[in-house]
Amino acid sequence: MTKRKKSPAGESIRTGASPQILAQALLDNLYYVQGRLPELASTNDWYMALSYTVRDRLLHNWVQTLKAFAADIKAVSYLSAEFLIGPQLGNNLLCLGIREQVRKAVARHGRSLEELLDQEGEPGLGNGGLGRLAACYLDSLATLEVPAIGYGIRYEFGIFDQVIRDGWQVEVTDKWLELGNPWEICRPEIAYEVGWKGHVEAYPDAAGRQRRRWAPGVVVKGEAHDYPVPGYRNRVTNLLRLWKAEAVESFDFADFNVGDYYGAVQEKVLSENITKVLYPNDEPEAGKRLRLSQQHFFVSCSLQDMIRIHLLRGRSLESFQESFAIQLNDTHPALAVAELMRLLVDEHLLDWEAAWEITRNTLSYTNHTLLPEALETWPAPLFAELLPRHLEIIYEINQRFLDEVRLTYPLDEDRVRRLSLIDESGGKSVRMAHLACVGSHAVNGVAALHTDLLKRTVLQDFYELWPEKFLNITNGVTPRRFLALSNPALSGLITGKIGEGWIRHLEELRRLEDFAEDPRFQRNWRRVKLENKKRLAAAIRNRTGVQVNPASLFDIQVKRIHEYKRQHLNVLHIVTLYNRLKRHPEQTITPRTFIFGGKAAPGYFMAKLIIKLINAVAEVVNHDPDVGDRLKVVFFPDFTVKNGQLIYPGADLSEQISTAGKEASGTGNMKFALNGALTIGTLDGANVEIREEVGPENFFLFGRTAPEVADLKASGYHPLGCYEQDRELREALDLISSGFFSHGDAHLFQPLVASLLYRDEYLALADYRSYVDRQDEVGHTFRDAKRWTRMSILNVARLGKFSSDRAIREYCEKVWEVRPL
Ligand code: NBG
Repeated sequence: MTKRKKSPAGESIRTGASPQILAQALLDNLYYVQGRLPELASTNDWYMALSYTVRDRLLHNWVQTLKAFAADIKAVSYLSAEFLIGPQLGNNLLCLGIREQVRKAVARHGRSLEELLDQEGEPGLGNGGLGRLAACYLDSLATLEVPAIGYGIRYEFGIFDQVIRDGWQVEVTDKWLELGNPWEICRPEIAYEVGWKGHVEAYPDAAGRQRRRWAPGVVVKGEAHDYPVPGYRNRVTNLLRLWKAEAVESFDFADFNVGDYYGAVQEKVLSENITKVLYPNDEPEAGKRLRLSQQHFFVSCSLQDMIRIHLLRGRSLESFQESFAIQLNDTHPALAVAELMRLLVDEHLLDWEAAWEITRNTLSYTNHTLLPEALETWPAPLFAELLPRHLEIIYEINQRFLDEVRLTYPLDEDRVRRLSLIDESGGKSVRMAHLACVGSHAVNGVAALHTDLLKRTVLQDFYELWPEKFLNITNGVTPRRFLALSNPALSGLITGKIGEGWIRHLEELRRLEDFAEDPRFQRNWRRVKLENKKRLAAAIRNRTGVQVNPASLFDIQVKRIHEYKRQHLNVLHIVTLYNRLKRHPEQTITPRTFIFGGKAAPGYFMAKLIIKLINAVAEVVNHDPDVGDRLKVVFFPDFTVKNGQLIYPGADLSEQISTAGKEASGTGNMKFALNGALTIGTLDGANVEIREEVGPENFFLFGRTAPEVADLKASGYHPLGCYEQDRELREALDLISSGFFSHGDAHLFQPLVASLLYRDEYLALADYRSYVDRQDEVGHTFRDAKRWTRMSILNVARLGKFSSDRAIREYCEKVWEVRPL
């Protein structure tokens, strides 16, 4: 071992935590890693130097944790096509508990920690809730000291950056790797080959048994890129391993010699395309082929990696399930069922039955959506071309499975057709959710209502077949990032009252109930909220030029833009308030600031039109002298994890207004409530459970329930009837149609208005009256500061259930059967 440099106090420059040694380490990294002198260093150089300094401290814990992987201990492997991890520096400082020392160290060099934190971008390797959930779960696994690896894809371009021009969304390429990423450790030695295309051949093995083997036509290499995932103050650091595609050989020398330079480079270019870009969801059909390639690529690399780790432990593959519990985050990694079978049967020569046993015992599947258009299927011809052996394996799994079904339900061919892994209606296609169900020992939904609906709708036949496989695990969010890190003022206030145990045991927040009416505590609570709103107001000013009043009610809806999430219902309410003010300019109303944020899939026309509508309404309302300061509307561009951390703490009201039965869980709902916002919401997803926990009197409920939605649709829903019967609704829609918000252009919003009037798939008009009435009550309640504050405190106090630690404990006990280190 090399001798470590020591400070006078005996601290190592790589692991020490005093301000002196940290200040010295900063200079060291600036000089030796960045090759910079302090007087010439840019803000980014200092950010990088600081990040390397923090990373050194994490690596020490990391190496210790990795030892666990060498030992005989079961680890969790979380397979997800998306990880939305957010900025890393702040969270890593929080976990290590060295923020104050680092602040001092940075100050010694004349820099501010805030400025360096602000310099950091984020890896946008996800679309929204699903990817962020994966990141929260990694945080909880590390905090609960469960050895785990997150496996995913290192997209070179993550989710696009959103810019608003003339009120429209414009997509700009995300260049998160442009300035380098200090947290990433590239591991060229951990690499696997992954095949495509080609053909399958039969051959007899040494024992004379018939076997199949795949001779791929194309091969690429997946290279590991690792990110540290620290637990909260516990010295555990887990691993997020993302795969990057590389050509197997940089140049085909044969081609090169005959002078075909471009032909030679082509393979390299094509191979590397696989991990080029993350697909925005809600995109119909686009890029199907490449997406299937991405899924196969990361699943294959990850499984090969797990098999390598398992064999390194000196154990045989029969006990693979004792080394890993593999979670499939939605169907994106569902190919793991076929790929694990292929690896075990074709490559490691196990019997089919033994391999199937291992596969099923190892895998489990989480469903995240009921929307039929979001359930993945792949055309069989595409499969046959790209993954011929996998398709064979899927057919074999299907045949064995359907034989079993026929024994359980004789003469029920209709059921057989419904359960089949292959959809034969129209062209043949592979149903990935069915593959995941058949290949897993556990299937879960992400909120009680969602799981219930899963059992009764999309997976009903599977539930009837294997009721014992199904369970609910309601989502959760990490209190570290979404309270301790993003809302230091509220965290400080809470810790001052009940100590800091809540950061690991969120149920302890319950003790705040005792102070819900304490006048001093209430005043401090309001002071903190106001500070956070001022911070948000400054950011809004900075990014949109709109001046908002921090004393007004901050009414916020941030999430992907989608018709089922009903941002347009929110707009109808705004236009209604506007109409009321125009009619009676003298009336007193509760001043409100409406804040929206969220990206629309680039090919989702209606979602993009909703963004335009929000901005169009904002432009009129914000400049109308009759309105003055009473209503402001803001579209906060580029909603990301980083912006979320700024927005949630500044909310008074959280909009969770999806059509009941459509939002699987929602997690933004939890982040808002954890930061003291009250919710206006439907009985959808986890809203149901949030309301149960905080108490119905502390939640603004509106709208039809999931069964009522289904009934209304079944009995024939006519949105035009709602329009005709409700004057305020009519006036709001008419004003939008008239071109009033679009400089007289009466065509611009027609597609949206027409879709509401003649179809309204998501029942915005049916829920309008109940929403507006409830919003009136919100406005009224907000004026009673004591009552509002009490409700806010009680919301926070009763939110313990929605910690991702609770969710992860449930997965550990009920699905993975793993125990902490
Ligand atoms: C999303 C749901 C959300 C849920 C997250 C995390 C997909 C496919 N599903 O309601 O829409 O909170 O998953 O479970 O992105």
